[in-house]
Amino acid sequence: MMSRMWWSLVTAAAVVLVGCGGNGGGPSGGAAGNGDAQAIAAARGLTPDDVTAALKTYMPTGRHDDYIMFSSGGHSGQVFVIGLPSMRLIRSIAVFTPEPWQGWGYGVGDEILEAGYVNGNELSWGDTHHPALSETNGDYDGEYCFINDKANARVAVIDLKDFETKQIVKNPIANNDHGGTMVTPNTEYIIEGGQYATPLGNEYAPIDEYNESYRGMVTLWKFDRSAGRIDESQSFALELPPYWQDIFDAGKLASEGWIFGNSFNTELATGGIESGNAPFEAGASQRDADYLHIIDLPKAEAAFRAGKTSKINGFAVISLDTCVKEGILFFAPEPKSPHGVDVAPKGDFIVVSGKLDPHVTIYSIDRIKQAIADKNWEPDQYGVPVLDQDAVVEAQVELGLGPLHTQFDDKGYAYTSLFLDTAVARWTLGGDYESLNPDVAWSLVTKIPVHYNVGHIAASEGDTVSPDGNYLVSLNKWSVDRFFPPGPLLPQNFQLIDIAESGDKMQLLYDMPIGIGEPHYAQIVKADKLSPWTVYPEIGWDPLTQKVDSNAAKAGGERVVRQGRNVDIYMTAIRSHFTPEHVAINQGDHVRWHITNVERAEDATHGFALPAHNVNLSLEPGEAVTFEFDADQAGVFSYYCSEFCSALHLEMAGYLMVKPTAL
Ligand code: K7E
Ligand code: CUA
Repeated sequence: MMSRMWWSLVTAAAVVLVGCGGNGGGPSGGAAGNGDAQAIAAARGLTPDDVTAALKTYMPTGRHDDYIMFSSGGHSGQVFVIGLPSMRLIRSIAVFTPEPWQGWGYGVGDEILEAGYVNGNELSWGDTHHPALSETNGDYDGEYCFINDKANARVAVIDLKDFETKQIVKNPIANNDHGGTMVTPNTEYIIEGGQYATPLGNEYAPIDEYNESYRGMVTLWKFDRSAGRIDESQSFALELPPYWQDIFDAGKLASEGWIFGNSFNTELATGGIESGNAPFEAGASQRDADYLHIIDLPKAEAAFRAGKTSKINGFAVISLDTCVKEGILFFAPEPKSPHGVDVAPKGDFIVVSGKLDPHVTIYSIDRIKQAIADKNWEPDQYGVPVLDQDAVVEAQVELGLGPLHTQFDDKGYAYTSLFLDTAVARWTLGGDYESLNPDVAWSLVTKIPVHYNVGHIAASEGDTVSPDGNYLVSLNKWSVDRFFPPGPLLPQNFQLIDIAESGDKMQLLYDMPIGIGEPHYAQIVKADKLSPWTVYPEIGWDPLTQKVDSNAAKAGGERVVRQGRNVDIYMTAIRSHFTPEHVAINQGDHVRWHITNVERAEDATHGFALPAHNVNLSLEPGEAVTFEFDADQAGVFSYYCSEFCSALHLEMAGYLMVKPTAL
């Protein structure tokens, strides 16, 4: 079956790769295993490409990945942390959805989740779309990650010291979002753009008042890096026409200070298929062009500082009229039901993909500035200046069907996902990037098929000022036949693609099923930019404040303190016991339970599960947690450690005895 020539290809590839890895094995390094490897490859029916793909992605035990991908978790409401090139899922970070392993919503993080409730309505999920790593000078700095919840217009802050969610803010004027989160080059602001226009502030207005009463928006959340929190008092929104705004991106370098966003219903369609109206999918796709939104951030900030705002639900909003009058907002025509808007690494070009147009359209920031200076515009029906399309477009490149999202590398290439072609296109940028690539500027180089129907793509550091150009992940919406079918609900498929070589060479390396929600965007950062703690810095650490809680339970200070009906329990956890092991209280007491994990060893996490009270904690080494409840149930409740922490883990238990009021 297998010719010698075939195998020599495999071994040559293997030797080259071993050499590249710096292991210096040489031919003899693999010689002992050659016969076995050859037999294995033959028995498994692996092609030479399969073998090189395996060699490029396999991680021997204990070796860490070179890159970390932060992926949205879609409907799971979480963020997934995945190592590249192995595509191993390392962690799911609990954000909008309670998650018991991390204790999130089961005694830990409850106040943060509650801050994201809408009018007191408990929300126990989110639809996360676009993670954004914090940036310094347009490069990932590894400190924070932000993520939006499309379903409820919320934004969360994750601290990458411990990969835990620290804040959820609910947008006070919108009930859904999509153009978030993206950050400005020094994380001054986190952008959250809306999607489906509604009356702002959750007011009521009938749909036939759509043009007058419904509005779009973009919110600029001010990030206070020293506090690690969004500062709502320094944040504001822009009122936008009720075109359905889509994705936003922040300018950088040449375009620093500008913000760009798409829209896809400049038709102002209002749907109503059941009444014989054109459905949204047709009504919102009539025109040849929608509007690229171009926002002058310094002017918007100046208007906010000067108090040229009104308040909606107590939140500062710059009205549409003020946006026009102050020269904050401009439009440029963009074909045709656009989706992605992506700023090139030097900030000089803005790439827009029209879902119904086979081209990507590239705008130049220089041309945009010139058109604004020349007042080369016509107002739209809301008075917003629409810049002349020919004046601002630098180039168009025909790529194929259904272009969505674009990323960049270090070789002067851009990559665009093609949903309908179910492929990723590699194409050449012009201008300053031409010297980097050997091909003709502004032209398609090659396409690689993916499986199937790609939404976003993420290249390593591919949306920063210095893309790294080694890997690209295709976040495919459909997997169809790629995996064992676990019933009719199939996983999504992340495909890892090697983009290190120029020209028409790109290699598909790995398929990773995602069976826990539909991710949208992801960002890939070099692992050495992250420096997470492996134990909390000091015993008694409160992850919410990121400092020692002076009220935390301490070793030797374990006790139960009663003041009237209020009971404070101070408890420590260490392999393999809780102290105290008996806690006796009375029915009707209000309990504040403080537990500190006093371990200093890496990975010495304890759990704390309390039956009948919906409590489970994850107590990482050093961590102190306080949770509260009313002891309204009498009885004996056996609490136990819910992490298998030691040989005597099962013995790590105790009794909560709640004496009935009658006794
Ligand atoms: Cu294209 Cu929400 Cu960015 Cu999905 S979005 S793919
Ligand atoms: Cu502590 Cu199991």
